[in-house]
Amino acid sequence: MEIGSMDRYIKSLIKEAGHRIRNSFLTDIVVQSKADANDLVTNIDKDIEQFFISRIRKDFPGHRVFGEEGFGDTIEDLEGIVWLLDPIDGTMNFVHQKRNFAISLGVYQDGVGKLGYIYDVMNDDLYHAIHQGGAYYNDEQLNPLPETDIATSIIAMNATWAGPNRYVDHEGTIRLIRDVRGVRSYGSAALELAYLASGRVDAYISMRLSPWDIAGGMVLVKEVGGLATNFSGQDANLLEQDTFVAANSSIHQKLLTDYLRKK
Ligand code: 2AM
Ligand code: CA
Ligand code: CA
Ligand code: CA
Repeated sequence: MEIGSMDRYIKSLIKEAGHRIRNSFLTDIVVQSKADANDLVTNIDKDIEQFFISRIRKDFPGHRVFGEEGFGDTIEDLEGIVWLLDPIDGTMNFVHQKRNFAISLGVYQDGVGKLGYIYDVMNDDLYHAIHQGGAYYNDEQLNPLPETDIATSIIAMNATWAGPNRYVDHEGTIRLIRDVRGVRSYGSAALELAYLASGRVDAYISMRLSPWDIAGGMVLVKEVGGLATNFSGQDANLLEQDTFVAANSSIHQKLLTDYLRKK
């Protein structure tokens, strides 16, 4: 399928999934914990992932799907076409706030991000990008990211990571919090990347993200000239959980060397 028709197909699939998620608030939602008590998953996360996978398998039988809830394929490389899907990014917000969560989807061909989508379900806001074809907010083209310096930047980051943790020297993150203009925590990596791509924040930092959290957002961020790596400066990891920092190109290196890299 050519890229334009694939884009139209995916947009309609995502809108249909969003409709299902909004309707789920009329039903009983079953909440369970995964890795720890605050790592939540619901029957809706699972239903929506299965909804996507059954459609993709029917209409794109040669493609593989890497989804958070494990109904897709086991992925150890990015050869061919791979869909990286998070059916609900921000499950804690979905459960507690009934807003501020997103569907996140990236389509990669031989490791190159071709299409990226982040759908803010309750606001009906779609962010999407086509490799070398621009990034868009509700079909309005987004501008290249502005240059900032640390002192005039707003960064998105979970408050959890300001305390001692095993991923980073937290004195660095505390210094960063003091040096920037402001810090925001939205609780959905995908939405935070969409906000970066649309210039509402200047960086997004997390100590622990999985491929499906970042795959869609990375296509968007790259399309507006932003950079995304792990804390060692390597390309963001699309096969395993890793540290993650995405930012406009004027502060990305400074975030790594002055604040995030373990001394
Ligand atoms: P999720 O809601 O799909 O699990 C929360 O700050 C952000 O980090 C969300 O995007 C959340 O995705 C993601 N995340 C990744 N790993 C997580 C974990 N083990 N526990 C909670 N949130 C996690
Ligand atoms: Ca999860
Ligand atoms: Ca997620
Ligand atoms: Ca999820």
